[in-house]
Amino acid sequence: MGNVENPVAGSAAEAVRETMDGFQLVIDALKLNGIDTIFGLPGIPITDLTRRAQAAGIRMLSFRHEQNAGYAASIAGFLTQKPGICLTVSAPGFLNGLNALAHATVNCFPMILISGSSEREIVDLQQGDYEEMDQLAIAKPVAKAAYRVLRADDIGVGIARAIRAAVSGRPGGVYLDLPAKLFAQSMDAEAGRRSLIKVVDPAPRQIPAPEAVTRALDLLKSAKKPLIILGKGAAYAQADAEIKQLVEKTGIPYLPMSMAKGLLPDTHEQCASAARSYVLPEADVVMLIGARLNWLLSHGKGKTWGGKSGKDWGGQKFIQIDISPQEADSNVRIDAPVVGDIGSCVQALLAGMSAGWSRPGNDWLGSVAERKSKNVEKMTETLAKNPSPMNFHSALNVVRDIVKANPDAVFVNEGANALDFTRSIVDIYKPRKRIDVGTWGIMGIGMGYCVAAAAVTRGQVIAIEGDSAFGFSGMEMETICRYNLPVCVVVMNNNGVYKGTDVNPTGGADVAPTVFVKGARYDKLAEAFGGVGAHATTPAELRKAMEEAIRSRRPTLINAVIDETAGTESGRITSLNPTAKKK
Ligand code: ADP
Ligand code: TPW
Ligand code: MG
Repeated sequence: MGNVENPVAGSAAEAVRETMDGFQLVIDALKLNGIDTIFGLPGIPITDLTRRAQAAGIRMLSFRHEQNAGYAASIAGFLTQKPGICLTVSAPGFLNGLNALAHATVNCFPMILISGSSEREIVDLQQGDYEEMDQLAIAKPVAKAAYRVLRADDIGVGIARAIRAAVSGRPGGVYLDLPAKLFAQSMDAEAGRRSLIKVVDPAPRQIPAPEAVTRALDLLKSAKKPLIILGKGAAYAQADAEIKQLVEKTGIPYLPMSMAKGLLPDTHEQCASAARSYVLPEADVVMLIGARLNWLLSHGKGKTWGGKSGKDWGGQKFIQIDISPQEADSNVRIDAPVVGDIGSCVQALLAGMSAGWSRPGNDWLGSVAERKSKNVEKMTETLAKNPSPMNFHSALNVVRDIVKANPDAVFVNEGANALDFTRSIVDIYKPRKRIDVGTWGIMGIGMGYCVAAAAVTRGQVIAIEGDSAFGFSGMEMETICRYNLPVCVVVMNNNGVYKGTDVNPTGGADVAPTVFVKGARYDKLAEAFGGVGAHATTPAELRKAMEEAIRSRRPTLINAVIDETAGTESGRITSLNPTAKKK
């Protein structure tokens, strides 16, 4: 704590004056607000901040690239409802972290990117300072809020505002700019302590209006073929028991969006995932809980929803539960918006449902069940096959068993085919146990998410990675080994992006743009850092390696060799791909 300075001349009564510098104020402000972990990368001007944070008992996790630290912070925010903190150096470090800040905002995850910056007076006159950049201006368009602190006695306010902005209302990414000079400023320690703010009720409950709840219930009652869609906002809200109760009390079939899988176990009898393409066009009233009608839900219209063509409305009426009052009507008309936090909204709906609530008719439930069992049967057949070489299905059949046996493990997933097949094949059993590419379908979240999930839960993490996807953050395998985290990474190695079979049409020496080194041994990367590497060419080898990784809790990278012809272009979103359409 603070350093001791010489007595101020003339004030004999005050023998020694204890002071506090900017570094200390930042650390104390974070600790005061329950921040126990920082994801970052040291360098001028924040090296001492990383050292002193560690000395002060904050877990300081250092990464090899700021983007991965940023993704880690963003998902720590999702998992804990506390803002994940990413700490970077100025200009280039800041820009590396910026991608994750934008990602946090787009995905509604609470995160604070704290970056050191250069001298204001030089930056603003563009006189060419070390790593000169007007970072605040650049962060603003992608952040939910952005602040700069210039005076040590404002650090408390700056951090309090950043925390509130990140977690209140619709969560998002917040940028906090801390110029180098701030850290060196010192102030009287007592005044410094008094300047800090412990944020009271950072994410206040937002109770829905009673008439909005009644409107929603009336619409739901009128439905013949109702459907509930759970999104990652519902997973974030940590209202797991209430959501389960609502789903079960209504008896309505539900679809979990990718990161809402496990909110109720995917094996739940009301889960309609295996009948998705049937329930979306057939449903008449759809209740969205923490899910946006963005591209992932075909904007609520078009053929997916039973519309005649691309932009046609399918005729569904929508109830939308969301904390953002601006979300409704973003794509199609929302007949019953319910604005509030999901916990409060679901409680209000439950309270408003009379004891004699009637479940949907057997026509609807029966036909959903029928589709479901047909599709499940088909999938079971496919999964039982054991082709050589191993394909996505035979490998994922193993992963499915391993996850079933380890339902508490956090499951990380990215890639194209490696994502789409995994999402539909691997069941998730508990809330917030599946984290993936999110709203942007971004590649690169993998190893950052693994580090954060292991740090937050202190438990096992399993990652299924496309070989391309893995490459975006692969160097963090060193980070995983350095901190000895119980992470088992499986690289689904099909020699490239989507497939490994493209050829260069010119016959030239360069391989096609989607193709990587054939037969690469990703497992060696783990070995380079003292972790465990395994090479799996059959489902049996994959099973053995995964079981051993989980038993030993050692950092493990399994190179799962997948038939390079097995994937499809862009996985399941081929339709968004202009060249694929031409073909
Ligand atoms: P998905 O991709 O799973 O469909 P989205 O990210 O599109 O989910 O939607 C999440 C929605 O959840 C956002 O519109 C966000 O405003 C909302 N949300 C996040 N947290 C809460 C909360 N605590 N209460 C209510 N709504 C929330
Ligand atoms: C930041 C575009 C979408 S999916 C993908 C890329 C490059 C990789 C697919 O190959 P992978 O999976 O991972 O080997 P598989 O099983 O199909 O072979 N840059 C960013 N984000 C995205 N989404 C892309 C590029 C993309
Ligand atoms: Mg691949």
